Amino acid sequence: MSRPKIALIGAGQIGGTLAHLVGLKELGDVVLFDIAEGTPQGKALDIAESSPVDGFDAAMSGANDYSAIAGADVCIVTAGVPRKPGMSRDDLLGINLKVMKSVGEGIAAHAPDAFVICITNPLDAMVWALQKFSGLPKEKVVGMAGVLDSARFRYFLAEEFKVSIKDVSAFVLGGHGDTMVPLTRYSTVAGIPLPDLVEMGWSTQDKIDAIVQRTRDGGAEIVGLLKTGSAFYAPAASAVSMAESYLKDQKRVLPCAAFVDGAYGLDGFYVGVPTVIGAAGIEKVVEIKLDKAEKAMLDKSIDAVKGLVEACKGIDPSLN
Ligand code: A3D
Repeated sequence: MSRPKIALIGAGQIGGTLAHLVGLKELGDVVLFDIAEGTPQGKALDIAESSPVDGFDAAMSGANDYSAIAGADVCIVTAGVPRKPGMSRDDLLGINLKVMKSVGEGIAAHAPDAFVICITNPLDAMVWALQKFSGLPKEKVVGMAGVLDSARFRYFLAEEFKVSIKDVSAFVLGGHGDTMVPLTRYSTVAGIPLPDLVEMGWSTQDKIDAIVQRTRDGGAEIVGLLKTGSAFYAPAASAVSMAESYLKDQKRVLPCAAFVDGAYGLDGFYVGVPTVIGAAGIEKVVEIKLDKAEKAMLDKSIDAVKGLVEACKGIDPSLN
């Protein structure tokens, strides 16, 4: 049986890291695609030359022509521009929307059966546009944000509680922006919800509130430190976990920007929700019970995403 084929559309900071991780985990053969000539080829060769050292079998190639992604099982999309200090994700909308059009058409023509994971920002609007431009089934086009936002939340909580990250689970819902909704009630240390841990004296509400805010600002914190671009190690690891769940039919429960029709009062909209990812793509959207305050935060986040989607329609009328 041949190895799965994984196409990485965009061979920048995240694209290169994705290729390396896919190789190290032996998830499949990699094709890096980019409009920049030499970049995907150079990164593919460099990673391939590391394979004898690390002992992984995975073919690596780079291309500037969409025909190279033919028959890909998974496409992970990072093509576009990242933000610089002082920019919001939303500032990227106009330029990255045009990129999604060419990427969507390329995937539709050459890899229509792929599971497509979008990472390009502003995420929730770009994954919506990518599904429209590509015409692929909605359960096969998904955005990566919740896994990353939850990972940041988990990391900060593990630091606060001085426990292993393995024992911390956390949930972040909503859009991937300032209005994202880290859910403390559904976040636990060894199964103990955060509000109980505060009652037990393990932390204080103020400290948890500060961690929630740091999670919301997690992307900007890295942009502020790097100055030349945005985070790439953790975003790449997050997307790889989604690709792995699909390729191995793991049916992991992962928060993703998924098409929601019915749940959470939504009728056909992309937003961050808990999902089950298996061989059929997004196999289930999990609707959890929200209290009034949580629902209000989620609604605010959904409104922010709706604003971005309307802006996309204004820029490209074919999306209406
Ligand atoms: P970067 O290192 O600039 O890589 C982007 C690559 O896209 C470059 O190599 C470009 O040449 C290439 N590119 C530009 N236009 C096209 C095109 N039309 N077709 C193919 N390739 C093209 O950026 P990065 O890898 O750091 O980030 C990529 C994207 O991910 C940005 O939009 C970021 O904002 C976004 N991002 C999202 C998250 C989420 O959690 C959702 C996190 C971090 C970054």
